[in-house]
Amino acid sequence: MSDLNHLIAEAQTDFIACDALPALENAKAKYLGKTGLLTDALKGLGKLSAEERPAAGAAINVVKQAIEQALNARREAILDAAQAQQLANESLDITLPARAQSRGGLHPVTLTLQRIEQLFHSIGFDVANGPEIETDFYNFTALNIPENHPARAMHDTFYVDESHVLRTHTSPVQVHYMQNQQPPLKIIAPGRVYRVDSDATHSPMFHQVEGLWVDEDISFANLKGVVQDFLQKFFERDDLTVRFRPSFFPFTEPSAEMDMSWNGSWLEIGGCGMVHPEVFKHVNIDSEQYRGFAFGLGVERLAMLRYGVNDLRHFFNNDLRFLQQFIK
Ligand code: 2NL
Repeated sequence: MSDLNHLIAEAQTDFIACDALPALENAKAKYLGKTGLLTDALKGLGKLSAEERPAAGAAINVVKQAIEQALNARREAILDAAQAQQLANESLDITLPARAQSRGGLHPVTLTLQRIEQLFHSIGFDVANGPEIETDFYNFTALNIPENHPARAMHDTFYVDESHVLRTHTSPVQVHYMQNQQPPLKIIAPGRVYRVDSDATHSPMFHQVEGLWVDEDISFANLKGVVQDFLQKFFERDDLTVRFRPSFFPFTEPSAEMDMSWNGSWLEIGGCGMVHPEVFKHVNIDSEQYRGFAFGLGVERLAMLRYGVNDLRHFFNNDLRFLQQFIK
């Protein structure tokens, strides 16, 4: 029996040496398995006399229980250690600062459009909008752009199908408006326009704002006043002046190109003119009773000058280092 008692200490030593469950199961087999030391001892009981057997059996059982207890204790310790390790691995440091929430902002072209709309609204212009896909009639014919005009050619216009185009200017918005409203009319039409053109200074999509004022006694002088007043407010420069150079557009007569004074020189800023009688005819406005002025300005151009942006392509690259400069 003393042979068996020393097995308790031996088993404990073996078990303590195990730090994972598979190793512990191996160590268990050495004592409690089918061919384990204690199992052998139990088998040996058969060789004892009937008198010796009960005491020997009881003694083996005491040892067996002690070893099982040691085994269970070690198993618990291994599982506890594994759990403690897992908890340590998964622990969160809730004192770390939260991920920064960055604030979004509006695109500089959107900011410019908003500024343009607000300024024109303050001098009595309504803001009109319309579709970016237009029929040939609204984009060209109603504007007195003849069938064979170069602006209709494939290299300038994106055709959607035979009779539909991506609008090349926002004039069709004004054509719809003149068809549906009676003069006096005083509107701007801001929005996206499309032309087959892409290089350092041209984007296939850009923004335009056109203005239209139709009434019984509208003159070129009114046009000059409105444009100059707008540009002075837009650029916050009271000394800014506008100059007109004779030009040609099919939809205005007379027509002019507009320059504004800018740091001692003249910068071309858009085109304008008095609405052509042919345009009024297409929308059933009596050109004997009414006249109107119209103008067109490039929005990206205004934005570049206002913000000091030197390359048009910055507006379309969506580089956050550029865009974040406009977050207020
Ligand atoms: C430019 C030139 C211009 C117009 C646009 C217009 C619209 C109607 C009737 C007559 Cl419905 N004219 N718009 C007139 C003259 C010039 O734009 O250089 N834009 C950036």
